[in-house]
Amino acid sequence: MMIQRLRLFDVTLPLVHGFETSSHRKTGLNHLLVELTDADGRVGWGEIATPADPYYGSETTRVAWDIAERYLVPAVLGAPWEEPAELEATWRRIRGHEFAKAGFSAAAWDLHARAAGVPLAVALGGTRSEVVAGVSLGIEPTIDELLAQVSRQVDAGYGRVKLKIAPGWDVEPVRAVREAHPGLDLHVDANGAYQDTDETTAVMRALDGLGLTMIEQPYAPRDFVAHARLQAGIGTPVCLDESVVDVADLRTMLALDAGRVLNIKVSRMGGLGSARLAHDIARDAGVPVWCGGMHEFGVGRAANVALSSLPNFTLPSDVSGSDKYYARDVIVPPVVAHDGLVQVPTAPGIGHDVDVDWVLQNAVRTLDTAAVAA
Ligand code: OSB
Ligand code: MG
Repeated sequence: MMIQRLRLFDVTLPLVHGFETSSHRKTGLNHLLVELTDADGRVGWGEIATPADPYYGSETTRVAWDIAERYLVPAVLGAPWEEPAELEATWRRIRGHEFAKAGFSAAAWDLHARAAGVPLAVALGGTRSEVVAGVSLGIEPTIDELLAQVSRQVDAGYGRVKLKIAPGWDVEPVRAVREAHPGLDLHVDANGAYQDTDETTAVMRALDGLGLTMIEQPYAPRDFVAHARLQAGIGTPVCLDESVVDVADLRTMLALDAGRVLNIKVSRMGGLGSARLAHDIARDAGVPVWCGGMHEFGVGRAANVALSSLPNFTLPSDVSGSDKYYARDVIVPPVVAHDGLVQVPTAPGIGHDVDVDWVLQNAVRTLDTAAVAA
């Protein structure tokens, strides 16, 4: 197989409901979509789901475009490959830029699965026909507004809710949600906003008493030692997200017991190949995983659904239905959750068609190697 043509689309869609984390608030998402076309005219789609701003990780949409245009496009065009791992190997010498690589990786996997006539989930080795979906809820202006959001999602059928926390917005709102929903599978995510101080220890101890499934990324990404110290002192599993961008980080997490649950994101891990490898290593170490999200459009979320069908994804994933995020998604049909479950598609590849008209209507910038060559 060989990539003959490549298109990149710089697309912005408004969110149905604004989302605030410990670092910032956003009302829309600006991601890049990658379309690979092989010599037989078959296509594969992937999404570069980097946040526009460097607050989650160091990548940004503009930098991802630059990396894609200057390094990834030349790496993949004309390179012979059979397995996606061979195409992923063409950009191995590029350091960092996991989100940019992940979009190309996912497109290669989609194309590979479509060419083989199998669903992406099957190509990856997935075993589930449906995956348990959770919702991630942002910081709200008041506890009452948070409670309304939680009730809305519980009423929509979701059985697992994750709450964003930050210093000053933690024990009180989380306790209020716990009191309103005693049996709910509830967890919190700080996106690294806490410092390892006595004051934080008191907050973590209080959260430890609220029956949470996990406490996600309380400390800065590189601070494995602080996470290990916390994990030694509380019963609630610590979950790492931003800390783990490759399997070396995962090995550090396991060696230090810096967390007992892993959030695997296709984007953060640099693609489906490394996400699957992290899944395998965690499985062998007895660490359960779940699939995190980056408010992906449907292209990226469909890949997340496929990944979540692997056996060690035993905890609910952040793969809510399209309607939680976007009034009109870029795929048809959209991702749908019923009673908190998303069916794993049985059609080839990601199992959804891309609504190219909608992509073009919302694209502010497009790169087409066929146009460049003409
Ligand atoms: O930390 O998991 C996170 C969204 C953007 C950046 C970071 C995170 C998130 C989410 C939303 O929690 C997950 C989703 O529903 O896609
Ligand atoms: Mg997180």
